[in-house]
Amino acid sequence: MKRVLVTGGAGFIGSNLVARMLKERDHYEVVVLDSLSYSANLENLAPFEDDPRYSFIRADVGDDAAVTEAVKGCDGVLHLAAESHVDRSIMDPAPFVASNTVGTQRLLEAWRRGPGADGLPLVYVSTDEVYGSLSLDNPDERFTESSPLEPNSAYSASKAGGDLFARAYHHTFGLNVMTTRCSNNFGPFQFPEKVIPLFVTNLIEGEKVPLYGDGKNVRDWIHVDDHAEGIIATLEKGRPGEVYNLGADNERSNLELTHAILEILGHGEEMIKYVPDRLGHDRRYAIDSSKAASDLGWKAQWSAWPGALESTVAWYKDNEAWWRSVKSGAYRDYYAKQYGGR
Ligand code: NAD
Ligand code: TDX
Repeated sequence: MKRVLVTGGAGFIGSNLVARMLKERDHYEVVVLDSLSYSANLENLAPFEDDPRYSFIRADVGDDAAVTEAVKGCDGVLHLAAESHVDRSIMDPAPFVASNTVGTQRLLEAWRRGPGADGLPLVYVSTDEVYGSLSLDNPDERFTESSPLEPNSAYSASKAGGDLFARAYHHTFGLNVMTTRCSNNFGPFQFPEKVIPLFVTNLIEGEKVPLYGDGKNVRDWIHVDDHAEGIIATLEKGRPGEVYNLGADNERSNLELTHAILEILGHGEEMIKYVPDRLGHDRRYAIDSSKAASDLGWKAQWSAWPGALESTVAWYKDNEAWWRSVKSGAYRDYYAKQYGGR
């Protein structure tokens, strides 16, 4: 039995990851550490409340005392806790630096002083956004693990800060740190500020979908279960100090994505509202995951379209109570601030 600390485990990717660790495997005990910020939802973890292999600690990753206590007796760490939404980082970058850069350094330090001193692994879950943006003119171009880090948003800059600390803790202290850089995730339990759950739930509510700019920006969409398996494969098979790109070769423009969602839900183009572009909007992300395939034996299996998008839309249709309770209170204030003037 391996005891693994999962930070950010009450968020979208974290809770799907915990579910895979507990339901698909019997050799993990999971300790979730999460500050329960706006995007967290303990309902996502409710099925495990009575599972003796699951426990929960409410704490900030930057809280030295709490993290030092939490890492005791752990055999590994999967570090996902972060401020995760680019638009919020445009409204206010400061919390991103605190959680994503400083929080990551604090966690690395606690691990170094704790079980990490014995060579036990910590996986830092980063993002493809740290590489910056590709142009639409060279469709064959992809980010590899040796592409330069050229983050363009406060979100990606703060995540890149975490990447650099992960690298430094390996290089200087010999800490067994590995980093994953994944593309855009979709699936159940995603907070409806991100484009897919936002557009799907708006349409179910009969509201238009706010498409930024010309809609030609491209993302590589990966199902969250594929990402979760990539993180577990990195923990189990990754080599200390290495970086692994995780993607699904599933590039779509935002316009293509929007049309696909409209079609699944039986709506026409009149439900698109073109709104002013995001500041500094990255044009295209595309990553080469061949290293994860060769070194970890990992490959995306559940991301193929249109099936994976259809089943995700079906989940939001079947789980209205989940997103209706999320889309209330402070969410309404955020929505008004973000889209009110657009
Ligand atoms: P999310 O916003 O749904 O979840 C983040 C979780 O982290 C929440 O439960 C939140 O309460 C917790 N958290 C935030 N700050 C914290 C802090 N200081 N201390 C403790 N807990 C804190 O985000 P997500 O989409 O699940 O992303 C998870 C991770 O995966 C992030 O590190 C993100 O950068 C990375 N990632 C996300 C995507 C994507 O498409 N969503 C793609 C690649 C990488
Ligand atoms: O209302 C919207 N309208 C719109 O056109 C929103 C919210 C988004 N978009 C566009 C912007 C992007 O081109 O859709 C695309 C996807 O946007 P997001 O869902 O906000 O994701 P993105 O900015 O690409 O970042 C995501 O992928 C990488 C995650 O939020 C990050 O956490 C992850 O690291």
